[in-house]
Amino acid sequence: MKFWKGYSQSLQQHLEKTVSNKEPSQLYEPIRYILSLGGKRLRPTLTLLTADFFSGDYQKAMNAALAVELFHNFSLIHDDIMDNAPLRRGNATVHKKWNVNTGILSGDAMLILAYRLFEDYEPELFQELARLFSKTALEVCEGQQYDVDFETREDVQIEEYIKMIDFKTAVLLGAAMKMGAIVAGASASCKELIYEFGRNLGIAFQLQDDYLDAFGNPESFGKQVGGDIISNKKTFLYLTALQQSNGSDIDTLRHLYSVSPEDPAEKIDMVKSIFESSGAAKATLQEITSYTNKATSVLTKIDLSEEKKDKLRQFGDWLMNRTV
Ligand code: GRG
Repeated sequence: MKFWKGYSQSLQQHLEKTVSNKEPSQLYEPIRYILSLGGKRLRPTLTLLTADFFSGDYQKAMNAALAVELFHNFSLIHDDIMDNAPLRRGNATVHKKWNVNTGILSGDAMLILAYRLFEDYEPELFQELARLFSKTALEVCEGQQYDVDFETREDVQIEEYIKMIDFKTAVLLGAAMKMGAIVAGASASCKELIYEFGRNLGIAFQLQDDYLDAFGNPESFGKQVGGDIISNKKTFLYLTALQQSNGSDIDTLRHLYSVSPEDPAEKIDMVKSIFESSGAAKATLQEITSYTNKATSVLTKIDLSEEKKDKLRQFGDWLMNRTV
């Protein structure tokens, strides 16, 4: 995806400038650290690309793109604290490298820095962007709370799980793209359609994240493989495995998700084996394809050239086949 890389240098330069030379270092060093670990920069690139596709000027969307990336990184720091996760992007998480209080405060500062980036837009754009950002941030919070609630619930339904990942992950991808369209002055219908495209891809993306958490390559995934199994997360894999298993596998799975052994290696292996034998692993891959197709079907209605639509389809395919 050559077109994707075109935005990365400019994005990186602006991102560094946003947080360079700021004091006190105990507050800003963790921010510079998490940003220096890279990541795919999926969300800000989507903002720039969408603005580019609708107006040909992606620089005007730079502040919105930076805001989205700062917000995403803030949520990662806080999520890692809540999960007590040791690794992020193949390196120590902020709260492990420093401590929990540092992670909380640096994360908070990132959220505020993100909001400030909208201040330079003219009033109408500012209002539309800030409104979308606040709505999205609140939904992410709600999604995170559902996720936490599910840890102690035994009756989580697959539809509830999809709603949870829609809020926790997908709405931000949709919003990242819609922000690009807002800055580009796209029509109301294009703004909504690109939001739906991003949101459906976001659901596929989180399902893929869950799949990689269990079946990803520890060398490339960047997070602790099996992390969701260790923390008894009721993912699509788990819920589908319960639905598709026979009596003894259901009992085994429920039991494994009620214990937290000090050495989790055997638990991870047993759970993964039920995920495979029950057909849940395959069903998850099918669900990823289904949401990716749902996203690309939205493109038929959008006012963009076939060449641009094709690039968006390529992006969907790339996302579906990612290993990181
Ligand atoms: C919104 C006020 C407020 C609080 C945040 C902590 C929290 C509440 C929400 C957690 C949201 C979260 C971390 C969702 C997971 C999303 C996800 C799939 C992250 C991984 O994204 P990648 O793969 O990461 O794009 P990279 O490292 O590539 O940037």
